[in-house]
Amino acid sequence: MEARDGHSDNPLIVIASNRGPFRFRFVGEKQFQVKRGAGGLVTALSALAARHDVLWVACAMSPGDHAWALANNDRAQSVDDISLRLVRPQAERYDQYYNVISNPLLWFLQHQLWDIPRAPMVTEETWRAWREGYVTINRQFAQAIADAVRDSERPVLVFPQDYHLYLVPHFLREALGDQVIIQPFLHIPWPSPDAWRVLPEKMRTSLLTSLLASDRIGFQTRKDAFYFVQTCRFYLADAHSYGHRDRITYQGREVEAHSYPISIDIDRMETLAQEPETRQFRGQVARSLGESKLILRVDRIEPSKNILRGLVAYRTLLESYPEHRGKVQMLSLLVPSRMEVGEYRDYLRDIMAESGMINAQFSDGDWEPSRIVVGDNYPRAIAAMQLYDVLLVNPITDGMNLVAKEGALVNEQDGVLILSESAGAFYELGDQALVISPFDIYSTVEAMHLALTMPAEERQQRAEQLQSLVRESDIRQWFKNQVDDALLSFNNHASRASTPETPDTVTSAESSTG
Ligand code: GDG
Repeated sequence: MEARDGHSDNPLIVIASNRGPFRFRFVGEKQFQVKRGAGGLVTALSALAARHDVLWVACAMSPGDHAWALANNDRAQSVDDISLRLVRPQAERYDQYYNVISNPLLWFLQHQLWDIPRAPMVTEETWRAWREGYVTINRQFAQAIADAVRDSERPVLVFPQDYHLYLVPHFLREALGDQVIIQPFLHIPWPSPDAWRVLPEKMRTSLLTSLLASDRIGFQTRKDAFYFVQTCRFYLADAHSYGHRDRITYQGREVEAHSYPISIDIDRMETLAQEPETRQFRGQVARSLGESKLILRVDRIEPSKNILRGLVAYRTLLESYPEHRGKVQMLSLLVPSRMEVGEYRDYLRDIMAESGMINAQFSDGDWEPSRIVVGDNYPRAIAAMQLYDVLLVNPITDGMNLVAKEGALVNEQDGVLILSESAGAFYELGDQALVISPFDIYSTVEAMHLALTMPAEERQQRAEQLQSLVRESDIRQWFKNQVDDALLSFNNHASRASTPETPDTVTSAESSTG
């Protein structure tokens, strides 16, 4: 395939992410059992891997992963058409990078989860974790990528994923200069400039300037991209946007902030929905529901998902609208997440207590108003999504929220979506959902009541619209759009490199406007 300007259009695509697409288990004699991850990104890439070379760089996590990386002499090895390279951070470094910086600090900051008089406390331990863990592992990732692509003669497009790898662009640029196109994608929200004040200046500047070593940065929504541009302008003296909402000029480089709303793997969801295991769970859920209507939520056990307020709203619904008693069940399918962290365990305890209170207050012996099921069971989640009358998606804030899209696709009951205005999905699905503020219990109760009493015709209309909105884009298209744009950048660079430079370029240092 030839590109517009004659450069080879068959790029080497590099994905860097904390979690890799495969899990390895050592079974002896240099043999490993391979388990494929369930994430949408794996599917999107597998589709591309048929046409392009794909290198995926990720962290070895389990002992099996470490053994696999060692057995391959820390070199990339092909698994299912994807060339995989696992970096092997020391356990203590990984703990600092993941359990001190990435999740308690960056995830909390970007989801605004602080109890601000008490947290965060940026201590000497935090600083050490930053230097020894976060910086070190980001450098390790960049080195692994640089080693693998240094001599490539084809376009190299690197896509670092998410907040674990904010420093990869900086280290990669340091190692390879403009030889590669760097285009991170951030799955989580980018909050307004003020939120970033919580991070010490040095950390904040390192993150922002590293991201600005990219060619383009992908966000879930235009709002996230806009806030990123504003954050750079606010905190970096030399960053200017020259009236653009979606790009920043910094140290001679123009970096675009672009939204690529993530979607789901439509074919896979439809296949999974019909599989015998899913149908079996569907039967189980339907039987335990009996005649009751179903209000469903499916989430990781994660404070940003706002599970507690969802239950409080449900309790208030049963208090305020007694006509629903005995006729509805709220089923919360909760996937364990970060259970080693105290805040997460406390959050689950509060959820269980609230659900227990609801049942104690309203159950009549036969009817169980609230049911919490904790576990990792994707087929069961899909089965329940087929059956809901109401799907509650009320996160405090969320990059996108895939459950909202999956539910809209597979539901068979003309179910109503109650959707937080702070989920990325709101921008695509908001018009056909009942939109709530995640903090507003009163409006959530009203939305639940409205959803449960909505005329069949309106339910059907909304459900059909939601489904066709979701069908408009697929995870493969989401990734292909990013690759196409990155390739365009590569070709622009290449043609610029072969054109003599014009003398009238305005450098950011000469300009006084931002
Ligand atoms: C981050 C961002 C963004 C459900 N039950 C099980 C299970 N699931 C699936 C869901 C869905 C996925 O897990 C969760 O995705 P979400 O988008 O809802 O949320 P996060 O995990 O927080 O994802 C988010 C996303 O990245 C993509 O960019 O949308 O905003 O926070 O597909 O159906 N998966 C497994 N077992 C279950 O029991 N394995």
